[in-house]
Amino acid sequence: RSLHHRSAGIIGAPFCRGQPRDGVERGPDLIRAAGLLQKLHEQSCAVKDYGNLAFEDVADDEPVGRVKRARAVGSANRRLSEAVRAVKQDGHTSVMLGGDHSLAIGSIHGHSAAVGDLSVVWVDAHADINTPLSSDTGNIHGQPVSYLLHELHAKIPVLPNFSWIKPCVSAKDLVYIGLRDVDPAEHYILKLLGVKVFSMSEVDQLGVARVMEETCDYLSAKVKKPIHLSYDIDAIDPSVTPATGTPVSGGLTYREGLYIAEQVAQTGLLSAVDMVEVNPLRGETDQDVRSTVNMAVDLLLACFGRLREGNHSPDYRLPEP
Ligand code: EXY
Ligand code: MN
Ligand code: MN
Ligand code: MN
Repeated sequence: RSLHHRSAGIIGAPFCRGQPRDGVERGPDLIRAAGLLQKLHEQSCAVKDYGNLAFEDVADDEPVGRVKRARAVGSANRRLSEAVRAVKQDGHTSVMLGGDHSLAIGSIHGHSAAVGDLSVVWVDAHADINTPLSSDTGNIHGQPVSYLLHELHAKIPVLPNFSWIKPCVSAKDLVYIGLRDVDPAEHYILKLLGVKVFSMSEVDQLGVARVMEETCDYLSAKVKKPIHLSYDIDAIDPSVTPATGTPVSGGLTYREGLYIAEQVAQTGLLSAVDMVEVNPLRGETDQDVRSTVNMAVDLLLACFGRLREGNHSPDYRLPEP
């Protein structure tokens, strides 16, 4: 699809209960305030803003074992799943602005409900694949992938407000990029299931260009499935994106981060994207917050075809003298 035939359906998900820090619920409004919609328009992308979802406050959301805020997370994701499904059925590329990364549960579930089998590209410092029982922190933003994988279904206990979730992704259709903070249980799962992982070590070894070449080859080797890009802003180095809840040093540069989004966009298969974990209260200065939010916006523009070499629409003509 050419640049001007894409359309973005934007869903704000101001939700923070998948982790303990306040502020990440402000992500959607901040990313909009930084001009996302106008900038998408300027690059000839049609945009429909579906607004922010309203999430119910759940009383007595006591921990279930170690898992925190399960009822709130389950309920919010159920709503999000319906919203993403509707955006896909309206024919848009879904853009989910988080919020914390527990929202990937609903976003990917709803995407799959609308389009069927999909590939997932998970760009993150973390693998977010703890099971509710393997998690040391109990924070669900460190677990979303575990609920989505067919292969882990038997390892997932039933949690309140989670019974609607049906696993919808196969381990072979998942690629990670940017990992550098992986728990032992997560590392075990990744090896056990043979998940394709490009940690920061592979980014160092191969360079981002080969990482993306191999990612795209891997995902299009058999059937070409729609791609769900789940982009955690903490994949990028904290020198660029400090305003996030769980920063880890040694991350992707601004350029590597953008290149990943550009290459995923160039496959023509990008069908939904999450932009999560922007937390303005975690920045020390206004500049910290601005830099983090601008990265999120620039990544989304790249997802909709913006190239650093420049773009023009196919019907562009030079003005006649
Ligand atoms: N692995 C740790 C946990 O399970 O709590 C840290 C997870 C951080 C998750 C951030 C959102 O990517
Ligand atoms: Mn809060
Ligand atoms: Mn994450
Ligand atoms: Mn992360």
